[in-house]
Amino acid sequence: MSKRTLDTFFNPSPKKAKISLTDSKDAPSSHSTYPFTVPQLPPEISDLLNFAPEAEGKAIIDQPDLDLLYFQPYIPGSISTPLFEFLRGELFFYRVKYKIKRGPIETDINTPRFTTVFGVDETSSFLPDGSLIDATTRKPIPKDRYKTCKPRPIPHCLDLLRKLTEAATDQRYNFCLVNYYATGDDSISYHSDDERFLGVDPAIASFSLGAKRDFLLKHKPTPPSDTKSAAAIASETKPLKLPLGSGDMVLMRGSTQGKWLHSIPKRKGGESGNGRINITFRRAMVAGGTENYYRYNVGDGDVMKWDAKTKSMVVWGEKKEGDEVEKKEVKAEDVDKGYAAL
Ligand SMILES: O=C(O)CCC(=O)C(=O)O
Repeated sequence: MSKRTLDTFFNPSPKKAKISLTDSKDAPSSHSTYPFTVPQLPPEISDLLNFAPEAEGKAIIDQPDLDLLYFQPYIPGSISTPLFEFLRGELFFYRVKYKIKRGPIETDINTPRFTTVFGVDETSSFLPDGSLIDATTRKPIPKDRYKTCKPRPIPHCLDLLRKLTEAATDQRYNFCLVNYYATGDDSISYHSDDERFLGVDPAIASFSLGAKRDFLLKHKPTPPSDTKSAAAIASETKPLKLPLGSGDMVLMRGSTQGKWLHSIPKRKGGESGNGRINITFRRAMVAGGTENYYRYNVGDGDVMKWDAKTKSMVVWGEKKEGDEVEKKEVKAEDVDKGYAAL
């Protein structure tokens, strides 16, 4: 027996961590925080993603403070529906509820869409085994860095799109937020993604898959103390409607988040009943951003998963061997006030 073999026998290699973010070519992505594993994209989708963007981005900069790059589409037409079906079928989603307090009044908020989120802010990074280290010292993060959440690495199927988007937009992203609008009753109200934890003039890449939905933008009301009067700005700007189709991508950058609001309003009829997925890539700079994103996109409710038989999101994990499958259909009866109230 060679010395090397004996050494290996007496000093076995360190135990493999239980948590693992797989990096082999086709193993599903897994992590201790995932309720179930997420497969990698089938090659017929991933191979064609490398041809994205399908169209050149069109700059929309003809209004004060507005800086958009609109790809119509970004994801090749032949894979936007398979990609939509794949993500709807394989990801886990949440229907987040939370309370907000304004003065003495507490209000219950029911987020009017399904959400999920992956990633961690710039102060930390994931090792291949799924554990978190401090981005500067490369040592395990202090236990109290994330008090209210357990960050999850971006699964391969979304990380591939993140990397391609970084190269195409010349920006860096460490977060991936996913919204699923099951019907025209699901929506996101007017808001801007200009939280301090995103830094100055954040760039956000926003993808659409599935049903066509209108994306509305309007200039924020301008405080009267600003050099230009609110009336002057209002007369110079007009609201914008982009009818986002499957595969489209809008890059919002510069002062867009600081000065404009955007929304996906509720919609009657059209394709909206077929479901729409929105994916945004963003870059959070500090731990507060991580806490915020998990609080409002994962929360503490049930895990929901697409059920191909009933064609609806159902509570995942309620089925036991031999049990009747208990399925709770979630309807979008909620009031559209979540984001606006934040
Ligand atoms: O669904 C969309 O296109 C917009 C999503 C959005 O505004 C957000 O997640 O902040």
